[in-house]
Amino acid sequence: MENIHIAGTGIWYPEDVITNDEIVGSFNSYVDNFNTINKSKIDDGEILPLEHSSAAFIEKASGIKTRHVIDKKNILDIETMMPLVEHEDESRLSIHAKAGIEAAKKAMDQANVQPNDIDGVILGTSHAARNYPSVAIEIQDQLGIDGYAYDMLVGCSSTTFAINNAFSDIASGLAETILVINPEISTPFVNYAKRDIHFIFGDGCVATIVTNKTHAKNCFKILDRKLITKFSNNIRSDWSYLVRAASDEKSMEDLLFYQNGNSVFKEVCPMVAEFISNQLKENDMQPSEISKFWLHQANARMINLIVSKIINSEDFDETLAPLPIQKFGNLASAGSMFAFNLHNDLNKGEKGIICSFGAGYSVCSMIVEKI
Ligand code: CO8
Repeated sequence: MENIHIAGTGIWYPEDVITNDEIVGSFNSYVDNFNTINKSKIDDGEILPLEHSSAAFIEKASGIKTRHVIDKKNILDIETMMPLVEHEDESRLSIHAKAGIEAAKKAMDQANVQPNDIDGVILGTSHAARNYPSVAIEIQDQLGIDGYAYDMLVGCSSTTFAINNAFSDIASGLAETILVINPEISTPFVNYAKRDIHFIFGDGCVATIVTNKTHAKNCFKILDRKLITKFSNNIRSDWSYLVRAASDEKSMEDLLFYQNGNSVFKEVCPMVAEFISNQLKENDMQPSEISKFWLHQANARMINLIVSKIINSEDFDETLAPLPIQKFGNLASAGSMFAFNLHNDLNKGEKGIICSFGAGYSVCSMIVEKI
């Protein structure tokens, strides 16, 4: 088996920050407004009043303290309750390409590679910015990279599934170095009027250089990859090109991201813990040999529960399982590699696990070793 490495990563995130108190203040104003406007219907029992959100609930249930977003003002404004963006248009770079290029340049610097060292660009994300042309090809063009580029969608596992594709292309001899890019501009798709969802997501992008060369300072060899998908409707969005032709009525809100968060929590935690434990057994490794768990940043309690099941102890902290979710919120597929980018100060020979999990369900776990 060829030696294939993660040789560099780079992240981008917007400057605007929303605290829990700010997101709750906006949501509660919306609720008060709604309940006042609909007072007679509520009094007549036709509809239920909306309930307030709470910063204490958000931090306890998810671990999230702040999130970085592309447009704080309009997200918090109860007249808009979403970021405002421009239509995708051939006259300018797409929002995903801008984020991707920023992150890619940092990853290329860290990996010490030039555009002409790169053979392909794979872009994985939870939401396509447009149907075509691929954003990956737009970025390839902007960065002056030859070879091939394409986009792929696997919900919150898009980053690790894309790194897996890069690995396979390199192992098969198709390429030597691949740039993987994962923009997650999630806030345009968040229903900020829904109490169980309004606090979860932030915007960000991560890029990763996967290569069979080792001229970077901070290289991690990919020792093993394991992937699984299992169909579930618990995280779903029906937004698609079919919407225009659909003969039945659905509101825009009905087509946005929605989830049964509690079921996701209950089903995915044991699934991921067992998956990683089996991967370690298959590789004749003990959980104690893992110095870092860079897990998908959906929920701090989920991360802690999964790691405690794997290592059979609750006696660990963020040095073992980093929690950038506290600052960035859920970054969809970019979360696990954000954690890797920010906390990868391992010594030579130390091992870690990068694992994504999310919509699909989809899980991809990789064991890596600092070389
Ligand atoms: N404030 C106060 N109380 C609240 C709030 C709130 N904001 N929200 C809910 N509550 C109440 C509920 O009403 C409930 O009350 P009761 O007990 O009286 O019924 C109580 O709090 C507990 O509610 P839950 O059981 O729902 O709360 P949980 O403890 O389960 O926490 C979470 C909710 C945080 C959502 C948690 O379930 C979670 O994190 N689940 C995992 C979610 C997950 O991993 N999702 C993956 C999504 S990402 C992905 O796959 C990629 C694609 C998505 C990109 C999308 C971009 C838009």
